Amino acid sequence: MKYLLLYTTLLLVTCVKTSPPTPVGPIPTQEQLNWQKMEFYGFIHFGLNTFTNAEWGFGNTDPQMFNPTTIDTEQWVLTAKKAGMKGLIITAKHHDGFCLWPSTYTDYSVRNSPWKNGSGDVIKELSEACKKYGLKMGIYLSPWDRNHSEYGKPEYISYFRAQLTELLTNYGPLFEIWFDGANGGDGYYGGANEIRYVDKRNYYDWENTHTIIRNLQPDAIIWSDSGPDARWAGNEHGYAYETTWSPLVRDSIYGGMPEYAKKYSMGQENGTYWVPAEADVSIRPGWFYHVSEDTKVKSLKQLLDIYYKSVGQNATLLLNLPINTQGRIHKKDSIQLIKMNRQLEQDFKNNLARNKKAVASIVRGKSKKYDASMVLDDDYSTYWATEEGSSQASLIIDFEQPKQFNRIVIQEYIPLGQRVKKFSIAVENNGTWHQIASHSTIGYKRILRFPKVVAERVKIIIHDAKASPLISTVEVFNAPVIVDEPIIKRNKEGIVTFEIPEKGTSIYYTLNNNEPDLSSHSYKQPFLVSGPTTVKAFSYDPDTEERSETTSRRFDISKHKWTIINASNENSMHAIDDDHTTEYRTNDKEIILDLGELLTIKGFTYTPSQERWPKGIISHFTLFSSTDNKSWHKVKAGEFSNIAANPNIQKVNFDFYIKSQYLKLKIDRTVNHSDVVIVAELNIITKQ
Ligand code: FUL
Repeated sequence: MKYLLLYTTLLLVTCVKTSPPTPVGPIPTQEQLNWQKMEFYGFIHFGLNTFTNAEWGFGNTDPQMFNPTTIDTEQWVLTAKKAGMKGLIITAKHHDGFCLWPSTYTDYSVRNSPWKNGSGDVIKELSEACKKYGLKMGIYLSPWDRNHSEYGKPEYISYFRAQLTELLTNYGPLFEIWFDGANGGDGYYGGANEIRYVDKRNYYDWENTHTIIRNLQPDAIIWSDSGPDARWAGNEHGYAYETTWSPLVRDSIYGGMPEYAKKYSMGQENGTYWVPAEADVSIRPGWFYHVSEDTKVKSLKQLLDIYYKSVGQNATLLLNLPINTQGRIHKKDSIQLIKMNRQLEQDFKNNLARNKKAVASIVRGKSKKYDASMVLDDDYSTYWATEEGSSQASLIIDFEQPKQFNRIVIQEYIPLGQRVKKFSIAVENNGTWHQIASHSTIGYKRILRFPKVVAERVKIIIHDAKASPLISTVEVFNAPVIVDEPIIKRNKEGIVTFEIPEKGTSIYYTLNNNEPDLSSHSYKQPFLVSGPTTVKAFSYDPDTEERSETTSRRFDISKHKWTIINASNENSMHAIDDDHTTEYRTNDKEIILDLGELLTIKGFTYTPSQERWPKGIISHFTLFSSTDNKSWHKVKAGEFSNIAANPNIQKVNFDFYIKSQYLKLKIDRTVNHSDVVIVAELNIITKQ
């Protein structure tokens, strides 16, 4: 009898065992899940461009130019590891067609370079270093090939696939294959020197290329604007968006489509395939190495912002490290990476929610398995679930005593789909609750940053979700506050001001190129900088004795005498006010600048619109000079390569000095052939 009772009870317990929640919408494959958990990995840009100081090669550079003196792929891998990266993706072939491995299908490779007398293989060296130190490797193979004579014809697709097969076969396991959306345009094309546009949707016959990858590297993630496995976040600043869905309407998209960034890159709530976002950015303005950017390595603050806006907004982070002409990552870049990693370790050092009590408003089947405490157990595979159909719920974590904090990490259990559409955070102190944050999506990981609060309890409130929310993790941290560097500004009259990041901080600066310290000028009031000068400055908090990193800005001659003489409206001043946040929009295809005096000039810069979805970007130009605004001489014609995806300041150096008072910028082509032209800033580089 006793046993019968026990048996019946056991049976009952088993019967009422709560069933797992049903998946919602598209869900990740195991490979996508493993990839997402990598969170942070690196990009390596290296090739002929490194030696020609270019971002995009035309395809006609002699392979003899490729000659790294002390290439050290172990240094790349060890640097990446110290930065906390889990993998490295290398530009095996960039748009210029030059191959970093001795492909049997072309002469345009390391085989015909002086490096190791043509017997070297960069991809092999990297794969060996990755294997030795336990880092994953991925491949960037540019679909666009400005060298290949058959680019644009069906024959090129066979060539492309043969190269891909070599890479997939000879270098061990690859975690990601990267297909850039930039393709088609002018190029060398085996000597044809012409423009070749391709039908990006159909030309590459991607489906059959993907099959090759699935067969040879079934674990690899295939990346492009349209996936199929992971997608571009839509900008080269390294951030995902406030609302970032991993589901994507993949079938409506093809790689390189012009409207992708604005229209699709955030993913869609009702997306039909799981295609999570990857945010890419370079540690410097350009992707390839340029000596002139040694002073432009991103600051700690910028790198942290990037991390929080990518990994912290449901994307992975792909951070680029350019390799220099020696074949190494520059010391300045390594230092910044180590600082970034150390700071992130500090930020997430002590989870204040660990071992605390969590209580939820609803628990699925009142089951222990789906209880609120599952968000605190350091195990991603366990999660708090609400009842099926309940898209609103809340969960309270009780610290039992006041705690100070400024970061909250929340993770959804994505193997059953991304669900949360809207959530907020409230904190309680002395019995009163108040809201401190309100956001939309969570996804795999959402990290909230907010000013420090002191509270005894914190509440996560889900206001809306596609289906019952499944929350895997909630962590709470008190990250050390770092002092932000000042922002250096100059107006058209040449007056320099510093924007002070926080009240109570002081600013110290130099104008003689020396590193500033506490004995340098202390900033009291705006001052004049009329000639070429580098301003270097840092902020200092006298209370904590903490200081920011040093920031610097290079100014050339001040623009107080400058005018645009063929201005089409009064906003023309915005092109020459030393402020790239203001813009001059025009339909003119020429901009004529009067510098007000005769100057010796060795180059110029153009800053395109810095808006989130910039328009009117100049891609091809011709520059003319004149001393009298009557007779003009052509100085240089060229292309601002990669400006569509990376709308940074563009620097053009002349091959000789010119003496000129007037400059005429002729706009030969704009991105997407837009009629409007936008100039955020024009500048000159004078002889010093
Ligand atoms: C872009 C390319 O055109 C750039 O040169 C760079 O490789 C970047 C990662 O992708 O679209």
